[in-house]
Amino acid sequence: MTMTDRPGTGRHLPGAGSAAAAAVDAARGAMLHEAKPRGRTRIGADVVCEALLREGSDVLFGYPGGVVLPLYDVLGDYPALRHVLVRHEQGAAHAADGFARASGKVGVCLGTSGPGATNLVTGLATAQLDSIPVVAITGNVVSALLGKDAFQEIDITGITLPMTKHNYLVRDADELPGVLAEAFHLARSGRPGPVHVDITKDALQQETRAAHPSPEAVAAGLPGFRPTLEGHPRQLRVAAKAISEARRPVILAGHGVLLSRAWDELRELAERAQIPVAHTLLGIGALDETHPLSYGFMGMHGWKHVNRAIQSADLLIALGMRFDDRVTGKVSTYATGARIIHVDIDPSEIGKNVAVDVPVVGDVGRVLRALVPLVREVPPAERATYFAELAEWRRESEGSSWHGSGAWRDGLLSADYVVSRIGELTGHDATLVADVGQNQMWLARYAGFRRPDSHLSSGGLGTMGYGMPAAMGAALGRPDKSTWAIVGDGGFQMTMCEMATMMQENLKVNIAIINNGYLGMVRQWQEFFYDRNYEATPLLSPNFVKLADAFGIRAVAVTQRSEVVPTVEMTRKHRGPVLIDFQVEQEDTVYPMVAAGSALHEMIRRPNPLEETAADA
Ligand SMILES: Cc1ncc(C[n+]2csc(CCOP(=O)(O)OP(=O)(O)O)c2C)c(N)n1
Repeated sequence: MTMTDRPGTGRHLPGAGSAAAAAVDAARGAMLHEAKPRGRTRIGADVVCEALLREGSDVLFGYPGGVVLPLYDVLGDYPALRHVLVRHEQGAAHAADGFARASGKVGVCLGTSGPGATNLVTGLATAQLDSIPVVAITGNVVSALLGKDAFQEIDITGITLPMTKHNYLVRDADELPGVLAEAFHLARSGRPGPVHVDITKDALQQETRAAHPSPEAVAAGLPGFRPTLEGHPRQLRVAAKAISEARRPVILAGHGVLLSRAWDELRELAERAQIPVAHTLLGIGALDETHPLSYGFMGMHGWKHVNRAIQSADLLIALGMRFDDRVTGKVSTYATGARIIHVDIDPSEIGKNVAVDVPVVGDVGRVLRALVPLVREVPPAERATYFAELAEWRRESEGSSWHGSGAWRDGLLSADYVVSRIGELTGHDATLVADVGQNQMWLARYAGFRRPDSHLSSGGLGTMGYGMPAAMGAALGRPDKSTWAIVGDGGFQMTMCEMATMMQENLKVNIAIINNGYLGMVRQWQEFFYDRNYEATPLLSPNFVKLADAFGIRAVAVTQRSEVVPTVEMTRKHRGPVLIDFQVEQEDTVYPMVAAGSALHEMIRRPNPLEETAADA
């Protein structure tokens, strides 16, 4: 069966669940399970497909073009490989990233030369800053034309060099098995990250008999890449002593805990030594937020009580986090009374931003497995005074609810209300994918996360437009969980074209637009720091319901608080994707906030009208 034979493709998108959609599914099923009936020799393009399957990355997010056609031409011979045709290559890179974060596997994206490759770049930079294992494959012009400014030729390896863990330009198909095996190995080993493999068209077309190397041969072939995995025994003893002696310790759980799949070890350390756990944005989910020792989200938009605990700690145990500026505020005022134990697999992170007393280089999971038995078991009673104080701070900062801000209790439709209801109604078990801005911070603060890999967010690069495509990847990476993209009206419009992908690929991604009519987070900065000069932040948007309808996506606008619960319930039950346009309070602000460059304890808090009245009187 050829592409042109396929019913329902190349025209209008059918509604999910419709007869036409079923026909598309049937056609795709046929594509997946029928190998092309033609005998031919093995070429470089085959090696790419074989490598993906060997590495367990059976989903490929891509977009075709002239130089990668040899690869597309053989794809049908590999029915176990699923190709997802995105609508923009940026979407392919973010989808591969979302797939990786949700599944724990390596995500793969593919683009053609020139603009196809440059469109991948933002997604690779996003993966690089958040240490996500992605392999990006691009085609390039035939090797004889390299350097001649041929049509759609660009020095893409020059471009991706600073935003990938490693990259390659391959001109000989015989090198492909070794390069691809290395690429996957590098992407997932040590500190994970994106690896880019650029392949000339002639290499994709070239016949080859080169064999795939064994994992041992790959590792042996990279003598310069030997990440330290086990913590140094002496450092572990020093760390254990410091933990055993601490009176006000706080664990800082970062993304490394999730990347190392060390959530059980984290919980064991916390429980054994009775230590509260604060998490970074990307550390969300490392410990169930309902666990008695989970203390909450730290940093610029973290909880006041968490930042307060950090500032008054006598020991910080930093696990797989990198003390970036959003977490520390003004470094000279950061946790001045605390000693710092820093565990990280990347030695270059240790001592980079803050002075560290006990450095431990290693994989968080392995380090903790060796460290926990050395740590003194602390009876909860020993921490009674400390915990009472923490509990009091928490009560004061959170209000009466575990996850609620209290800002919505006056009956308005506010974003924190929306995300907290989505969290609850999905049983805190869905994969919730943020975009960037206020929506991202509201999601981090109020949804309530209970399982690892259920919260996806572009932390380091803060890439608007991440949410929609990353959610597609997450839906394929964890098909057993429901998936929501929680996006602002601005970020949604950057990658909303992927609604077409969702329909063509029959992906059930629910889209919650937190529509405040502004580029909200930038408006917030203008409100605080630029005298409310709202230049270029009011946002005129299309009618999102009509727009979704054009894609065949069921859509509803929600303007009242009372409509939130029934609409989320309907969305959960509907077979296909649903878009909800939550028309929330326009000038709501994410409180509290640490202004950039301020001390962590100097948080801007929500003005209290009662206090203002008292002061006026
Ligand atoms: C690609 C990109 N461009 C610009 C920015 C700067 N930026 C950060 S947040 C933000 C506003 C986001 O607005 P919206 O998507 O409506 O979300 P909201 O903050 O209102 O929730 C902007 C422009 C960015 N992070 N990424």
